Amino acid sequence: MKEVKLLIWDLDGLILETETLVIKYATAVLQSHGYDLTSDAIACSIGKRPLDAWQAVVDMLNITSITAEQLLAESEALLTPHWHEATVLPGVYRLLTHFKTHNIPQALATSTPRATLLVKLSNKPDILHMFGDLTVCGDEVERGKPNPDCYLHIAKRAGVHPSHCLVLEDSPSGCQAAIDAGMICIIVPSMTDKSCYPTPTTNDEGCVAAMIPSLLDFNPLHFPGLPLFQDTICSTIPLQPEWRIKGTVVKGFGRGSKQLGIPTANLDAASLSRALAEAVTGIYCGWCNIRGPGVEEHSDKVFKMVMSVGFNPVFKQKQRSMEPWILHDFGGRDFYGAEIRLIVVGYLRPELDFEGVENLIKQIHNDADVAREVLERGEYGRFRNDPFLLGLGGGRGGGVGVGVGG
Ligand code: ADP
Ligand code: RBF
Ligand code: MG
Repeated sequence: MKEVKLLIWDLDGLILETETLVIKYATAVLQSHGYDLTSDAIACSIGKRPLDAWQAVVDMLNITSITAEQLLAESEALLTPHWHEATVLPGVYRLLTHFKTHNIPQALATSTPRATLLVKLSNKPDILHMFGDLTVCGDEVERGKPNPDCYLHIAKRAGVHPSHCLVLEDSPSGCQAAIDAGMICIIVPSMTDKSCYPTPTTNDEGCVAAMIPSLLDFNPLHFPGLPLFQDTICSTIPLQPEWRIKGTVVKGFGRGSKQLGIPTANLDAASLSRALAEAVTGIYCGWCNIRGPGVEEHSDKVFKMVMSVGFNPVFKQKQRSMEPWILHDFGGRDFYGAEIRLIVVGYLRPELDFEGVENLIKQIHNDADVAREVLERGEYGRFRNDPFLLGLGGGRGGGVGVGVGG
């Protein structure tokens, strides 16, 4: 594979979590005209320039009563006051600062028009700063994604041949643009349905397109010219900042103990939705305290835990769950209703689908071994004594404070 000389970032859905905002307001606009925003319509529009995206929706839904231009005007009016609310996705700052520190040139190639870009990043000037003058917007090229224009434009400006460019993209149309530009494309899907993306492939020269679950899973090791991360602790990634979560233990799907021999204390829906707003699905480790009915004698103790966040693909759950396995033997007791406090400090791996539960069980035990070991190390260990865990303050407002991981 060729040496990577330029990293090119997409913006929406890759750096910024704008998808939730866009879907919310696009849904409202369409509903006011009697239409529903379908997942097909989302898949064919994300990543494109705003007007192209609305035109794709109009075509997909056979909308005749209103034009794409009008829909765009209505949605922009709703979105503009909210753009700054978009959060930075997990792993973004870690990657940006890592490559900045090692003087790897980084560029931004977005479908967003220049004026909107400035609004979106108005309260996050540190991001724009990373790219210097290597930014190109949707209104500065002839054709938008899925055409390769913006990627070719920025490579030319940087004086780097496309084959030495590595693109980070989340949308089907953006991935197509990068591949057609002759670049290596790392797909970090923002769509749950992966069938709408170009198929990951390799050619004689190496990888053309590869898919990773989140930016936390990007490993420079696979790309000549990119420096390795130095922040990992035994291949786990410290979350910066750590997540502090307080919740209640509720009934889950009743599978953990019975089917796997691994009980997991599922968190209640309200804590879960607050904590999951920014969390990447995956397997994490950290520290835990529980108090309440059934576990009164443990209220002043801190346990190690290893936690699954996500859809448990082996069981094809429709909803996300957050389930720590507390690494302590409670003698088969249940403690539903107990209060649980977590400080989540490290990311271990993405959640995976396994052939058969035996392999899942083996992997979870391996995760537990990793957690037991790494929690003694580096930065992780000091959180064991954090006052938040014992309810002595030190948390953020006694509720949930979830930072953006990595
Ligand atoms: P559910 O699907 O309802 O979560 P599980 O089979 O996963 O059921 O069992 C989880 C319950 O077992 C927890 O809610 C808790 O009350 C209890 N439990 C006992 N030991 C542990 C442990 N070490 N870690 C987590 N939960 C445990
Ligand atoms: N479920 C999966 O489908 N894939 C996984 O990779 C996975 N990893 C897990 C790792 C840990 C440490 C724990 C505690 C659970 C994991 N699970 C995974 C979740 C498991 O399916 C779930 O706890 C049970 O189904 C009970 O709800
Ligand atoms: Mg459980």
